[in-house]
Amino acid sequence: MNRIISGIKPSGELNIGGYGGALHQFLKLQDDCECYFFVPDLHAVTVPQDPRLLLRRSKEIAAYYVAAGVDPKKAAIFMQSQVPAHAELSWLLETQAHFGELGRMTQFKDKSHGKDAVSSALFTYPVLMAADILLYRATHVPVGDDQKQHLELTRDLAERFNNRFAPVFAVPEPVIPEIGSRIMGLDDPSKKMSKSNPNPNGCVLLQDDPDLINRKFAKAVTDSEGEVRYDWERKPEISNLIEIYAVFAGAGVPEIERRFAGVGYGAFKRDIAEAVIAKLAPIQRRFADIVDSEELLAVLRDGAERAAATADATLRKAKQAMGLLTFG
Ligand code: AQP
Repeated sequence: MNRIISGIKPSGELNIGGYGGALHQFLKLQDDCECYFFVPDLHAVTVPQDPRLLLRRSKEIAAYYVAAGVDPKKAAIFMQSQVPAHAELSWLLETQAHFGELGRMTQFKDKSHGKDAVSSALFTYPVLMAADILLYRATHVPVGDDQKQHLELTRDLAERFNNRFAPVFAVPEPVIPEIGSRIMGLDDPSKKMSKSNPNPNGCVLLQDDPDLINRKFAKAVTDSEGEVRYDWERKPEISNLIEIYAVFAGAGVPEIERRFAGVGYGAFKRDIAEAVIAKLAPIQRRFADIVDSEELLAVLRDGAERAAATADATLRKAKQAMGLLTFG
């Protein structure tokens, strides 16, 4: 059985980009794979966070997992900081990571650009991500388009470690969904819809009400051709809208192109908003029930125990392979 690990950073309010690139994929995977879905709170603190807000957002992300339909009986849902093996393996892997390869990571370049005080944790972040994955001996990792480079580093580190010490780690494959792996800003299709840098008009949040969702899609930028056609090169605005509709209405691209042939952009946008609203309504209701509940804490406690059982076993093997003392 394939093993999957993935998570959504609690660095802001969840938007439909994270839904398409991550949550939507989780739901498809949980029935056929052994899944670990975590909240990477240790990743969030690589840039400054308000402690109270961080805790709130971490619980919100976990609540969205459950509200969207991740079944805690099937998948382990947990906070990264509750499983100490993540930080420990990250240190061990840092001994194998090269300064130069970390410096080439485009996300580090983007996030550190123009800033004076950049934490060293932001620089080593991809190594922690490698530890997250390798601890579970994950065979597959669902990631958005933007995380491909980090996954490549994970694969390199796993191979380097296995060759140098012992075959402890599985070398994971990326699962990059055809649809939903890049959902861009509604105001600018060259910029990813992002949590920590949201433009209020360009970003639809999972908690937005129907009226706001309608207004945001009504304002979404388009081109002047009036043709609903999927072509990221020539029609990025419309391709982005098609991608969102495909995720939320569960339709394929050719079908969408057929359905909206000869229909104006106005009607297309109204239908997208409707599909998003319909999908989010039950999620928002369940989210409100669970976010402050004991039930959520119980899910996280149980998930952390299950995750630690797997993670600790791998960590022990890695330590033994490196010549570090372990008992048992
Ligand atoms: N706009 C997006 N389109 C498609 N996939 C996306 N993902 C995030 N945004 C989009 C994918 O969701 C997974 C979890 O991402 P993350 O939240 O842990 O990290 P991120 O990619 O850095 O997301 P943000 O929103 O841009 O956060 P900040 O602003 O804090 O860096 C990943 O697989 C990601 O690809």
